[in-house]
Amino acid sequence: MKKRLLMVSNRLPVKIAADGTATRTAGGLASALEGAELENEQIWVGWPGGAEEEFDDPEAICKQLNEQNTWPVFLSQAELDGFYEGYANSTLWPILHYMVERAKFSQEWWDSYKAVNQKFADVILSIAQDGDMIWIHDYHLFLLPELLRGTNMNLRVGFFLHTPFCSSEVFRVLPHRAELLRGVLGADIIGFHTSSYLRHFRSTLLRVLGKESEMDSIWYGGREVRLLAAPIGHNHLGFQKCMEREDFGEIVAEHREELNGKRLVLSVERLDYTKGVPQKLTAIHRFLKDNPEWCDEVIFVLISVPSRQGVEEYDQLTEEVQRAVGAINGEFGSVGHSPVQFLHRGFPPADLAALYALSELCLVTPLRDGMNLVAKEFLDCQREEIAGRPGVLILSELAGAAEELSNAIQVNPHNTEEVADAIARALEMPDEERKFRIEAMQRRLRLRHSGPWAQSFVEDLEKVPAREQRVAVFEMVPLAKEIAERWRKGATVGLFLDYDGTLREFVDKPEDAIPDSELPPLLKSLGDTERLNVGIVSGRPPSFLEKHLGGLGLTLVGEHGYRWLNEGKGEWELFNPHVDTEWREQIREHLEQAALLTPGTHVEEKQSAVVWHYRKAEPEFGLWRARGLLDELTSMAANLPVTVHHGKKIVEVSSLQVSKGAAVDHLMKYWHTDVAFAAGDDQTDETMFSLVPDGADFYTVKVGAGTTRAKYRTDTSGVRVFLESLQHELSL
Ligand code: GDG
Repeated sequence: MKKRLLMVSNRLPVKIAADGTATRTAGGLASALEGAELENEQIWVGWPGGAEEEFDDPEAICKQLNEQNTWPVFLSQAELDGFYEGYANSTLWPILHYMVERAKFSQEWWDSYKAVNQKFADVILSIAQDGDMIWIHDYHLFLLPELLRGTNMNLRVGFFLHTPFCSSEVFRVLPHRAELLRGVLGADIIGFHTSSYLRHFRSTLLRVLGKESEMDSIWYGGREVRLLAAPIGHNHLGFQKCMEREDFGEIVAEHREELNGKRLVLSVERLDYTKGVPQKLTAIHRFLKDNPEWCDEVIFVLISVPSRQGVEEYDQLTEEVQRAVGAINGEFGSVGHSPVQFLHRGFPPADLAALYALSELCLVTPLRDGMNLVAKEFLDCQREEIAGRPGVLILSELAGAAEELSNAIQVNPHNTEEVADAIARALEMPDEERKFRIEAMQRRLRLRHSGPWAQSFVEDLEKVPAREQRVAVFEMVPLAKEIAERWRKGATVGLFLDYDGTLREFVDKPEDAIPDSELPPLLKSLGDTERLNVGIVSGRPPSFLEKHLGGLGLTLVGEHGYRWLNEGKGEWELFNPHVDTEWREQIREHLEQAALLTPGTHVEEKQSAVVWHYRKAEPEFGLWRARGLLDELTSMAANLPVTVHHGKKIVEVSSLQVSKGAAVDHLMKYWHTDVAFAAGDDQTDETMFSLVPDGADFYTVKVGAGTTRAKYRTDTSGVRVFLESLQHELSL
């Protein structure tokens, strides 16, 4: 059976009549799904509009909606003020659109945002069933994916952001940026309109959370989160239906008559400050001033759907636009003709289609826009037989749509002169060029309309492996049971555990990475078990290991397998007393030089290795320098008995005669091990994973992302789950 699909957006596609009757409407997302030809049962979850207090009988509305597979999340007036008007629209919206100076911050709004996200989670979890797919939409619900992860249910969670994702430099302005990122990383798939937004998101993860990612995925919390750039399409089928209506010809004729033979330049947008309407009017003013011969020929129609009326900032914007329109008409109008018509209301879809079809030019000039569907709708509705000639799109390069619609005339909406010139150029553009430009774009957007967009997102979500397969942590329990079973039957067991990034999460300062209070007793209890030997195999120096993990009955291996402390004997010994370290001086000097040139980096000297640390450097600069160093060191090391490796935020040059693998090989034999288990997170641990022990079974576990020779993969919490389960099993 097909999995159920729960669509979750702040606003439900419903209308509630004055008498409380609730009806489903085909909003943007709902119609996208209609075109997606999905067989999945669909359920909607979201806010039905209005404040909860306004409804006489919310329960009755809820019941009615439930019958239509719709689950309302009612919001009180206080929640609408704090969550919706406050945090979502006055903090996140301006930040995501790069309008930092408009953003307002309030702890109360943030608290309300958290509470409403939890409210959404509660409603979803009250109806969710094992195997459901949950598709969450937009910036109102950044925290929801993580909140859904708390359950044991096997849910597949997708998140799509409809706004831009701004640069990390802007996003980090948000006081709660880390919580927002962690929230959204609870999803299995995170989608953006463009590859630029995806790039910004990845660099924000790196700079705010210190998390590295691949172009299409990130390893987080023991799971792989897929990242994708999937530009939304417009509702092609909806517009096609309008244009096939019997009365469509009449609608077109009516509007044609209104135009009175003038050439139509159309704009359609919600009246929002991101849409750049005042800037557009300044450019129109400039165009009319520079090209007086056009004043009586063209008519600029601005359809501005009212948005967030009653909010001061938006009311001011409306007044500003009305004043500018009045000023232009006063200056350039004539008896019987006003060059700019400002229509501050919504139009039925068929009228919109007719106006798109009749336009010679569409002026889409937002200051920032996630995608902008108007640009695509205009191109799709264009018919030469209606307008008489192919139309031209002028498109802001700061709209997401610009990445796809490269045949539009692209402009910087802040550059008045450029926009004014583009209007003149478009009006004068020969038909042949117009045709070439529009046809190329039409082909693409009619194929990639909202239906296929939704369909492919849902297909991706369907492919997310079931939880038990994807959460490697869950594999750790059966593994512990298997090893315990062997132990019970008399096998001698050896555990080889790396420390940083394996037993302990990475932290900014290595000296802060001390064991949490639960780890030492857990290791001690394992170390005290007969026929079970525990080795901590780390790159750390003896002093650190002894200070934090000494006295627990463990075998400590320091400096990547150079020395070891057999607690029984009480003294650190060398695995190989004849290691050649004459090369150190030359390498150290080279690395010291790199440290001088790269702020936030330093050199650490060990007995058998020299290490350059760049954990505190600017992440991208540090990485770039590390790659350069690797090249240099590899050629320097060609004739030296060393190996160069790029680890987590380090470049390390170490003696060829020393490795974790060699140390583990030694200890396995020393302990007469029958069953061995090794876990580690970086390149040096791979020398353990590639061992093929003689006569012992070997379980190898890679912690985190990256290519590996290990058989299993998990994260630090998975390692802990393994150790706890093993301890539990052994004590039975
Ligand atoms: C957000 C992102 C992203 C407008 N006037 C009328 C009317 N509309 C319809 C248009 C279009 C829609 O409204 C506006 O969509 P946009 O994409 O332009 O912008 P936002 O509302 O800001 O949407 C945006 C979008 O989400 C999708 O991901 O593209 O970047 O900000 O469909 O046709 N429809 C009717 N009458 C009108 O007068 N019927």
